[in-house]
Amino acid sequence: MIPIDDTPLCRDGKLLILAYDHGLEHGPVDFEDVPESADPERTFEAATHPAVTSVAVQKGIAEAYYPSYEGDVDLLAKLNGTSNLWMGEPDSAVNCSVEYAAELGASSVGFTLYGGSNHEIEMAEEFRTAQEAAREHGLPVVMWSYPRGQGLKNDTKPSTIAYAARQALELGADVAKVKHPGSRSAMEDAVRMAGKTKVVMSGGSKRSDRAFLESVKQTIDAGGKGLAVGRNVWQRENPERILDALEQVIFEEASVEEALAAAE
Ligand code: FBP
Repeated sequence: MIPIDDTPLCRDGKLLILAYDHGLEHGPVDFEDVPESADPERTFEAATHPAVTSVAVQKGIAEAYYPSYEGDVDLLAKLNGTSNLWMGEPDSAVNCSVEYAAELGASSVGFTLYGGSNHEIEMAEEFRTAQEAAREHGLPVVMWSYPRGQGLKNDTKPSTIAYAARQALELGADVAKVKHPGSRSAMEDAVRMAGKTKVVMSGGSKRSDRAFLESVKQTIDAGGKGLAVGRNVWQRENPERILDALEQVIFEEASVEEALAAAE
């Protein structure tokens, strides 16, 4: 672990990462409800909101779109990713090196680990390579710590999420991005297991403003340090509105009611 509070990834020790790797991970289906969301420019525009600390994208999107936003937006380069066309046991191809991420202007890197997958051993070895290269470049590492695979029937079970958070600490991630385990106390366990590694909640599929903000609030109250979110922002007609509300909950410690009012 390296201190990351003074890096662009954090604001006041907290994070709001805007994730936009879904075109690869899920495919065009994620853009169906809001067709404009297929245009990466729209997400980069949203990422200029002061609440957003970084935008997380794959290499191709970074190459094509980040140059126009350098200076206005902080870049987190995702180092691995897989399409939804892959039908095998969970795995993720390493498609960007840390060196190239740094060349692209990334100030941090992200890596998915599917703990529990039959490919966990190889993935953990790939993570080692990436994490040690990131240390050489002084770049913080965010682990998308997503246990899943044949043997795991419920990937948001509290004990599974606590284990995911712990894996991130043990393997040397600075931030553990985990799914919400369903309650504040379960998130507290995950935060405790993560030790000095900061825990952020993964956004998940789109929900109502209130339901989504309540889960974010629970995460913050549990000691989580923020959020890495995609669909719950850019699948909305007005991403700025929900970012206004998230800014209140994450950085101003506002209640959900206050945040909803601020976003009116
Ligand atoms: P969401 O907030 O939309 O869930 O995005 C977070 C994220 O981790 C993305 O970076 C990634 O593409 C997606 O979720 C993966 O979701 P899953 O693997 O659960 O389908």
